[in-house]
Amino acid sequence: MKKALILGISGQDGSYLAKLLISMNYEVHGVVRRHSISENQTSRIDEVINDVKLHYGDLIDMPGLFNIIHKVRPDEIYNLAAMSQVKISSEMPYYTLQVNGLSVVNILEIIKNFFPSIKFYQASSSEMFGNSVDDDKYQRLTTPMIPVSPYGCAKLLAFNLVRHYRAAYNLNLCNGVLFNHESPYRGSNFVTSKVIKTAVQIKKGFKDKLILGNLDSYRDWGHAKDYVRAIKMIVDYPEPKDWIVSTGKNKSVRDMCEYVFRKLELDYKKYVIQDKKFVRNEELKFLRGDSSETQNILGWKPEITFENMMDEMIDYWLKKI
Ligand code: NAP
Ligand code: G4F
Repeated sequence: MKKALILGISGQDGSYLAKLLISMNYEVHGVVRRHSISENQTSRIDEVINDVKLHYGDLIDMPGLFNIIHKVRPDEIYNLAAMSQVKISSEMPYYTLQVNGLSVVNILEIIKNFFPSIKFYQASSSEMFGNSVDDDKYQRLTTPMIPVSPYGCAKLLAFNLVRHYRAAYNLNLCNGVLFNHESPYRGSNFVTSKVIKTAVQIKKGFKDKLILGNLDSYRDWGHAKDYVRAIKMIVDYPEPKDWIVSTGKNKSVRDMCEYVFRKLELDYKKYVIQDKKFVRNEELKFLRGDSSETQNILGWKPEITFENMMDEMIDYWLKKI
């Protein structure tokens, strides 16, 4: 039985990945942080709680991480843990750099010095591109990476550390550069969940407006379930390297609002207002990834359409509220 250790198992992607690995007969271990409300530690993984082994830890606690890795002896480590909210990263830049950037060097040092056979996956992000885009309006691994947030800067540091340690020490390390992906488990301070949750509250009479920031940025939105399938394929590929995971299609935040409100038989223009409180200090305006290499070589394809994903999230919030 292979062993996997998921850092960030309580998050959106961690919960989908845990289910996938359990279905593949892995012994799944996960690191959770201590919360004062203990139910919050595991609310996304309640369905599989008896099939995973959890360990308390934090990415910035190197001795703690070493002890977990030493005890578990995983074949594979998936680093999905991060302070993952881009706007909040401007409010906590130092912490974001520590968790999303510097902590990765700790893990790589542990692997290099003590467990060099471990396969390591790093959750890299399309936010690393900033506003760079190729002439054909796609981003790919060769597109310059010029991030526009502390979050993007920290992710770029981790991305480059993984590349350097792989080349310098011949380790089995890979980056998945994933574009935005969503699901019913998406945190409600990300724009898709926020729009859907609030639109449902408006529909049910609990709220009368939705306050947003920039409506004119474009995102390439896929489904987390499809993207964790890609993560596993990346780790299983015989040669450790870096990959783009995206749908290749994008929409604006305004298009997304229009779709959600229309589904609920509402006109978004009557309810959506803008407030600079939600506008980024430097906006990333346009993301659309070229994942043709990932599709051709790994044989991965996104299966869930934007519309089906939105409908699933709307149903989830209709039942929840
Ligand atoms: P998420 O739902 O915010 O989950 C983040 C996970 O990291 C949670 O389990 C969180 O634990 C944990 N975490 C945060 N800080 C930690 C720390 N200091 N020590 C240990 N664990 C910590 O994010 P996601 O959407 O699943 O994304 C997974 C990864 O992919 C992240 O690294 C993210 O930056 C990256 N990524 C995401 C996307 C996307 O669109 N979703 C795209 C590209 C890259 P708590 O539950 O205790 O907060
Ligand atoms: O949903 P968002 O907060 O996601 P963002 O910033 O693109 O980051 C997500 O995707 C990255 C991959 O590219 C991940 F690495 C990262 O961890 C995270 O998962 O915002 C999407 C867009 C932005 O342009 C933002 O300015 O929506 C715009 N927006 C407009 N009003 C808003 C709001 N975003 C949020 N969160 N809240 C608003 O009220």
